[in-house]
Amino acid sequence: MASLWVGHRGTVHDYPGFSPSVDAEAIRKAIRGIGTDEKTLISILTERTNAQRQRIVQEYQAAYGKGTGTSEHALIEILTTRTSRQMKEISQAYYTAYKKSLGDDISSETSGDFRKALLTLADGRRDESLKVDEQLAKKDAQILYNAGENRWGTDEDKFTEILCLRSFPQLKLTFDEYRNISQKDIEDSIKGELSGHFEDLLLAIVHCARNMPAFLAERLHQALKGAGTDEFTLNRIMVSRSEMDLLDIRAEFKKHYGYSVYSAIKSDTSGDYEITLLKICGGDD
Ligand SMILES: [Ca+2]
Repeated sequence: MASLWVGHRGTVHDYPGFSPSVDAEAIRKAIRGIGTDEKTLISILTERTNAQRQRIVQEYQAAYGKGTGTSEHALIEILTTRTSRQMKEISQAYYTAYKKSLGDDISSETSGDFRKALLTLADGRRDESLKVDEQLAKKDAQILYNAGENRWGTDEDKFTEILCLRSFPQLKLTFDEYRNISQKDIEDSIKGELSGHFEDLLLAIVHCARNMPAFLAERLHQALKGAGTDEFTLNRIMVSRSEMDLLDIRAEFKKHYGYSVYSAIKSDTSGDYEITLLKICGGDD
């Protein structure tokens, strides 16, 4: 069954844009990155004074231009933007390539509510029907309100269950109902109630549910701006979305940043790499 966000708004039509093995590799790299970044940093940081730690973190960020978090962002991006069917194919490709289950690797490198939510997404169980249920949206909105704003502390599991399993059209309706009940946008409640990578992940899901091309345009912009280009992210988004919604991503990019993806690629890349990316991009608007 076709899912809602697999459209015909791609730019490349002569080779397959979605490759489970490419995604599996990207996830593997991201997961290893999480382990490496955090373990290296923690092992360095626990043996230094506070003043030394501050300097090391500054130097680390200057050297790598990223600090920690880049790997988490890649993982979040893939797990929030692939369809349930694609997630199942990615898990199979992952197992074939690495002889370990994706869930086991996520489990060993992440923790807490972030881990729980990633595992739920990796299962590929998000509802993909296009029908929306108004009563369910009201009920879920109330559950979210009771799990966060309307109590001391937060019931994180309720957020995970609803945001990781309901369809995106259903979530959009739920967010409207949520605003009616709480007089707040769900984004503001997530920022107030949750923290760290778990907060980042749920905000990414909300952004995807509201407007996935805009979410990916923002990710592309982050990959292209600043010193050095994040080729890992740039390649992945351009190739994986080229047959799906790259035209919409281009339009959102132009709308938000005032210049085209095409011109950003031209100014940030060079040589055969630039030529290939521009061909995938398809046009300067
Ligand atoms: Ca609360």
